[in-house]
Amino acid sequence: MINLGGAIVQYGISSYVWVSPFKDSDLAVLKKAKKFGFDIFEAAVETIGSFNPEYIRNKADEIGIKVYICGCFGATRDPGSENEKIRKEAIDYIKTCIDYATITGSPYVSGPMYATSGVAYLKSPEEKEAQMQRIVESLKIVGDYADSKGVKLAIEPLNRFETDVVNTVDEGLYLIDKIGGGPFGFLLDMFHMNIEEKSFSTAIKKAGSRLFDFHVCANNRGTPGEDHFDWKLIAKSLKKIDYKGPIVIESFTSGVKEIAKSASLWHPVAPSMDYLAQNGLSFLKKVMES
Ligand code: LER
Ligand code: MN
Repeated sequence: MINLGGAIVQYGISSYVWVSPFKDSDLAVLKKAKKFGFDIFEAAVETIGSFNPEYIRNKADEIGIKVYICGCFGATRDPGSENEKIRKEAIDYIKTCIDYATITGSPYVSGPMYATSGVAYLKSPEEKEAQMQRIVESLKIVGDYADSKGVKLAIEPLNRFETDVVNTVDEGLYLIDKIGGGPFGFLLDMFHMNIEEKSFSTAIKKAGSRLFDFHVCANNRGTPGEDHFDWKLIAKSLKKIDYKGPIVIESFTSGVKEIAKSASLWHPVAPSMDYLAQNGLSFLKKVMES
């Protein structure tokens, strides 16, 4: 944990870096995250029931690490689907993630909760509008639920190959405005921003106080720092908005299941995932503190 110009920044690592899906039997990765110096373990909820949030919270408390919750949006978790059963499944799933967050003490549930990840195709303006209405209706329901539990919802814009719904902060703001604000804000991910945003600093500034979670990696999803990003500018942009949320390293093993197509990681992007985690964290600490 470091002091970033008055704001406390905590470092996190996503469960996707090592395992898929994250399970009760994966305590070794919680311990490893702590040993490597992370403050937060961001657990992706790929399969409901693969881990018990009470059990994980207790073990994490013993280990001395926090557990935050990230949603994972496979084929049957689509709040804008024309199919009512699928919409209900998405709503129930997000509510379960909110319950998990209250149990583990996560301030948010983050992720691309507006649509199934990995689905992008051409739609007519009428289709888009109808889909948006269904998304807004579903997200209002989960927004009310999240509000009643004191949990924030961090919407993650994804790049154009992973969704045709929210690619940019501007589109996210449009959606949040349609929902009526509430507990909604952003998870911004450098991988997606690098493809979709004209400027990292402008995107971060536009998210402003609604930025709750920040995913980092190299431009190829590899080790932060082994890339062509202007990290000093990114650090400066986060300082400028007085960002207080976590900086979470996210990459994926090639064994990622629920969102394999979305992640599209078909070859290793670092010598090992431990290398990516350790070298990434030491780089981040240097650049954020400089
Ligand atoms: C999830 O956080 C993410 O960034 C996506 O690219 C994976 O579908
Ligand atoms: Mn991400």
